[in-house]
This record gives sequence, C-alpha cells and structure tokens, in this order.
Amino acid sequence: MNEEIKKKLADNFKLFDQNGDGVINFNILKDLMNKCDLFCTEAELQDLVNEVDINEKGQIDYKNFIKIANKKLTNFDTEEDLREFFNRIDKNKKGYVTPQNLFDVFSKIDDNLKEEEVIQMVKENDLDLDGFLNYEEFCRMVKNK
Ligand SMILES: [Ca+2]
Ligand SMILES: [Ca+2]
Repeated sequence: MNEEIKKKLADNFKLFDQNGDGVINFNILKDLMNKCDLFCTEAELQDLVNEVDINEKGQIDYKNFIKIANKKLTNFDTEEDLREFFNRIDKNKKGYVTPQNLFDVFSKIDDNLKEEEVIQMVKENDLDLDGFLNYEEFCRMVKNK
C-alpha cells in the first residue's frame, strides 16, 4: 500500500471515528470502505472483518481497518471480484487494459512496483500480441502472479 492511499485511509478513518475513541463499528466501517472506493457487499465485508482480529466489543480499530482494506485491495477469491477489479482498471470501458492502466492501479497497492515490471507482465500474458490485456489475458496474469 503506498503513502497516498495510507494517508487517504487514515484521514477518512479519523473522519468516520466521530467520537475520536479510535474504534468504529461495522456499519460505520461499511460507509468508510465505500468512501475509500473499497466497495464491499455486507457479506463480503463481514468475511473480511472475521478474518482480522477484533476487540471484544465488535469494534474495529485503525490497525484492523488497514488489514481489512489491504485484504480488499488484494483479494480476488471469486470470479466476480476479478471481473470487478478488471472493470475498475478498464476505466474507459474498452474491454482491455493497457500497461499504463495496470501500473496506475498496481502502483497504489505496491509502492516498489516499477513500470518495466508491469510492461513485462503484460508481455508475458498478451496472448494475441495486441499490446493490451483483455479480460481473459488479465485473469491469466493475476493467477500467474
Ligand atoms: Ca468511535
Ligand atoms: Ca491482448
């Protein structure tokens, strides 16, 4: 997770923790995730919450919020997750993603990512050699990663 995202998450957490006690409840977490562009269904969010430690009151502190956000950013368990992620990268709805699209998104998750690495990943998975990744090629890349 890069600094820009961390800052956005930290700022929004503060904003949503209105009484400033350092914890938020599930409903506030849901709004907070949406605010941070980490859209989750209620069931999905519940799963993510269950995966991290929660203190006894069912409240989520900042540390666990970051864990949850991080899981959401890198979690592609289901076909829908993957499709949703692809659609998010494919901003112009062209049905394919460019190395630049991918770099814009992945560099937010991984601070140390270099543009050359993304170009290389695209090359390795660009089966029809058009320089872009369609959904099928994109899935191949994510699964090989
Ligand atoms: Ca609070
Ligand atoms: Ca292609």
